[in-house]
Amino acid sequence: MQKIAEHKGCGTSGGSGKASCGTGAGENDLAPEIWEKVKNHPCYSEEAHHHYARMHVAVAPACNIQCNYCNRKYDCANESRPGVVSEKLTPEQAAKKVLAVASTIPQMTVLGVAGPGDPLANPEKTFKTFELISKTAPDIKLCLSTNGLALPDHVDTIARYNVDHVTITVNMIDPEIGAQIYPWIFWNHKRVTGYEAAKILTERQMQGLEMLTERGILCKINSVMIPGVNDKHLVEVNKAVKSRGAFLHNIMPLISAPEHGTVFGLNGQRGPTAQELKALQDSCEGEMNMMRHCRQCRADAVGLLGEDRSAEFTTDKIMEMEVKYDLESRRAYQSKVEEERVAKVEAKKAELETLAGAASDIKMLIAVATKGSGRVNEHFGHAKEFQVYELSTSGAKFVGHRRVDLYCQGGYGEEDALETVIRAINDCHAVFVAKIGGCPKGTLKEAGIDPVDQYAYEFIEQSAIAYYKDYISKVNAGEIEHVERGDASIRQGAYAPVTA
Ligand code: CLF
Ligand code: SF4
Repeated sequence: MQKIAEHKGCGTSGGSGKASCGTGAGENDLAPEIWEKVKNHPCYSEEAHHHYARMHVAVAPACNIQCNYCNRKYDCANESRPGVVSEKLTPEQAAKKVLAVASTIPQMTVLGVAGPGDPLANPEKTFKTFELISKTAPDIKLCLSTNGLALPDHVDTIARYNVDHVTITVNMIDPEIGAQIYPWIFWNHKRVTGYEAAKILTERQMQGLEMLTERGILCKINSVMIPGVNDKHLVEVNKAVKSRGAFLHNIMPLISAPEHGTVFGLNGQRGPTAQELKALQDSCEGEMNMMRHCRQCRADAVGLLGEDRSAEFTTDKIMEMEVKYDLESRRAYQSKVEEERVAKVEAKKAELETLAGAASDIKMLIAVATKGSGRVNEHFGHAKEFQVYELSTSGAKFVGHRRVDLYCQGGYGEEDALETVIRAINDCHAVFVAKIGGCPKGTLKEAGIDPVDQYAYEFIEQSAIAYYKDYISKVNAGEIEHVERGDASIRQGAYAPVTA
């Protein structure tokens, strides 16, 4: 296979020769041509996702398959989650929206088409959108996400429009398992069901993946982890996609509740717990880059991955907006972002050096309230999610995030929400925040989670390493006892407002 398939990537983490510093890989870890493609793509680089934003335009309503975790009232659950639906746009409206967002959010660097159905089941609309945007906003990277059924038919067009990043959702390579996930596909003008449908789908997905990587297009694989159905099998999927040159594997939790009206939701099929998800991601990390910062965003998402600014850019609002696309000011803003990014990396490196030689086999998780830039800069009560880092003598590693209900409800604390926050970060030893009130502080301590506000507005990883150093020195001195934490739950509902 060509370049990216051969790329064993990064010199940093060593080990198995995998292309694998996780998506946290930096400039020195990747071949220059790969770094150019991922450095400001918030999904392909964990590090970039603290600084750069993406947007989706919902131009693709139709779908050519049925997934048991999907309800067509909502967006494609392969790049989304049940519970929210998008305003559908024409390619012309989408192009205007991209310019409006790009001039308002200068760190928006990627446009993705991810639904609400399958982009390649709507090829005219999808490619017309790319064509319009590549003319008016040439600095924006183009990205698409597909179930893969129609992919082999469109690879040349994808390459022609310079779409450099393609996601394929691959939940199985064994049609027996596939038949439990996909009741039917629409293929050659007719509906095909069961084993036969899953067999066609997996063959088309693998063929499409090979064709893309042969052309040097970076491929990400999304897989939905469905306990008891494909959870163990995803290790095989991981190997199959790695051998075909995929750059990144994103294993996402099934989100399913009866109110979503999906087959799995109505059957009571559960999603994984936080520990189950992390264990699977960890076991696949020996094979290739794993994405752990996916937010399962909606088909009209706008902003940093952890935020949702789509309500600022409804069709009514963008049609009234004066749009001034100023490439120079976007570049100037992004060079400031790069300065901050370099400072963050340097601070982490310096702190890591002070950890050299520390002896401990303690691994622990911490939760962090942040609104971006890699800093501890969010109040506990305002956090809609917490980022989770694993601390060890190797440093601080991003391993996931947890969506929560807002604790602060306009001036008072919501006790029910506090309970859900604790359940969501129950596997963490500490929670880093910019600020926290006395009441939640006490409840967190009772639950065994240390509320830490001493690193307010500091860089996350640098602060986390300093905290870990202090923690293990206290354990080693016998001042505190290290106790393993329990499991945590992954929130099932949607947290974004419905817009249409
Ligand atoms: Fe969108 Fe997907 Fe491109 Fe990103 S999202 S089309 S690769 S620009 Fe990203 Fe959102 Fe996860 Fe997708 S966080 S759901 S992985
Ligand atoms: Fe739904 Fe997406 Fe599956 Fe189509 S590919 S059925 S839109 S989840």
